[in-house]
Amino acid sequence: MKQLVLSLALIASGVGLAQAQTVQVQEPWARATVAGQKATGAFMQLTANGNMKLVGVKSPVAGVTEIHEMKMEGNTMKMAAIASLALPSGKTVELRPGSYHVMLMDLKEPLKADSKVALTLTFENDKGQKTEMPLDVPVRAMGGPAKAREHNHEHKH
Ligand SMILES: [Cu+2]
Repeated sequence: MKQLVLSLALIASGVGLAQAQTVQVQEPWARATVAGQKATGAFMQLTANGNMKLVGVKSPVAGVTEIHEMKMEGNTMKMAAIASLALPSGKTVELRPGSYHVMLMDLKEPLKADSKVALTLTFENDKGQKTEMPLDVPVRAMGGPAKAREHNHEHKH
């Protein structure tokens, strides 16, 4: 009888964990664009409280939205689309210039500094269940021209 109670408690806590699986989003921002610029990046810190993945991003302002990683190819940093970004339980995964980022391409309108852009993140848990998280992401211009060069994020297709 004691054993039965114990296993029921385990099942109950297991269910509790599954329901509480969420991703915390911190400091989201997107880089403002200049006239004629067709692509930009969005950045944030993601912390999941269970093993999850970021599997998709949508935005009404972009024709194409991808999850990108940066990697060295010889001596050059290149970016490439990845199908998903793993969010190991409890670990903060940083999307930032020069690393993982959300790539907004085929922009339908410029992103103006101090405005907001809508992004919808799609997460998948380890059971394959998907959840969508709508965000209003602040648009920020980067500091001076020197800084803009340092964080150059040109996209060549
Ligand atoms: Cu990119």
